Amino acid sequence: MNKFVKSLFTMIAILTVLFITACGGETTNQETDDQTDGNDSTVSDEVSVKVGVISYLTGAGASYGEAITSGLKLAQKEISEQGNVNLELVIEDSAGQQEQALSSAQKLMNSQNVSVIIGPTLSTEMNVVGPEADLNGVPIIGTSTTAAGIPQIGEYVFRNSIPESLAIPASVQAAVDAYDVKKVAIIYGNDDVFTKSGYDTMHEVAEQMGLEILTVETFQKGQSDYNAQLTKIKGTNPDLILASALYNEGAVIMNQARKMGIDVPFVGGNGFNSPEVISIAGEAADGLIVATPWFTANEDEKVQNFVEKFTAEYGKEPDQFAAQAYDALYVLAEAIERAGSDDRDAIRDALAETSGFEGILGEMSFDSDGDVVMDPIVLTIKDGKFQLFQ
Ligand code: 1QQ
Repeated sequence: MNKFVKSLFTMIAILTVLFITACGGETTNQETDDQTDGNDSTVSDEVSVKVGVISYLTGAGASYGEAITSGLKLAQKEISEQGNVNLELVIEDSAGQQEQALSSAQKLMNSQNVSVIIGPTLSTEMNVVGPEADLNGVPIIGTSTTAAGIPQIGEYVFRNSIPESLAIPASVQAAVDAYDVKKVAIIYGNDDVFTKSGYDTMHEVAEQMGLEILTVETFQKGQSDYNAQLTKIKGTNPDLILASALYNEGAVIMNQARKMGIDVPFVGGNGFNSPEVISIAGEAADGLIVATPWFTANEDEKVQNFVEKFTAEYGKEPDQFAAQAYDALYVLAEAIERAGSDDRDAIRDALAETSGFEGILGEMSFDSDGDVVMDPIVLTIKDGKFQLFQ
C-alpha cells in the first residue's frame, strides 16, 4: 500500500513536470514566432499538402523530367523554409508513355490521395491524364505541356508553359525579319501530340506571313536516319527550316542536316528549348531559333539568385523546364496559402484566381481557361550557347 501511494505521487509529479514543460514549450514557440514576424498565427496556420508529380524520368527524353523534378525539389525546399505551406512531393516516373502516366496518376489520386498533381511532362501524356484528373476533381498543372487544347481539357487543368501558338509566331517572325525569309520547309514528328500541334501552328503561321511552304516532311519518335527527308528539303532550297521535334530527334535532325551541307537557320518549338540539343548536336545546333520565357543570363536578381542556387545544388545551370517547374510550385504554394486548406476544390478555385504572379519567368496569370498569360523572348544558339536573338 505504501509502495502504491509512493508510485502514485511519483507519477503525479512526473505528469506535472511534463505539463509545465509542454506549456512552457508552446509559449517559447509562440514568442519566437512573435519576435520573427509579428504574426502569431504563422505556426498554427501552416497548411500541409500532398502534391503528386508525374515526370518523364527514364527513356529518351529523361533530361526534361530531370530538369523539372530538380526545379520542383529546389522550390519545395525554399517554400518549406518559409514556413507558411508545407508541400510533400510524391514523384512518379511516366517514362514519356501514356499508359504509365495514366497509371501513375491513378495511383497518386487513389492510393496516395494527393490534393493536386504537377505534370505530366508531355502533351501526349497530358491528353490522357488531364481528363482523368478533371473527372476526379483533382487540380493538375502542366509545367511543360505546350500543345493546343491542354487547359481546355477541363476546369481542373492548368499550365504555366507557353503554348506553341504563342512561341512559334514570335520565333518565326524574328527569323523572317533577320534573314529576309520567303520560302520554308517543314519537318515534324507525326506520332506525338506536341510535335503535331507545333506543326499545325508552324503551317498556319507560315501561311499567315505569306511564306511559301516548299515541302512538309514527317518522322517518328526514335528515328535515327533522316537522310530521305533532309535530301528532299535540301533539293527545295529553303531560306529557313521549321522543325517540330523533341530534343532527341531534333538534335539529330540538325546534326545530319549540317553534315549534308544544309546551313540555313532552323526554328524549333518548345522541345528544342533544352541544352541537350547542344550536347547532342554540338556545333550543328548553331543557327537554331526558339521562343521561351526563360533566359539564364537575365540580369534580374530573382533569376540570378535561382541560377546560383540551382547550379550549386545540381552542378549545372537550370534550363527552361527547371525554371517553369520552379515557378509552378510557387504558383501552387501561393494558391494553397490563399485557399488555406488541402481541399482539392479549394485549391482549384484559388489556382484559377492566380493573377500577376511574379516569378523567375516574369509576371504570369491564368486566363479563364487556366492557360498561361506571359510573353516569350526569342533566343538563338550561337557559339554553342543559347543567346538573345537580335
Ligand atoms: C509537350 C512539350 C514537350 C517539349 C515537353 C517536354 O512541349 O509535350 O507539350
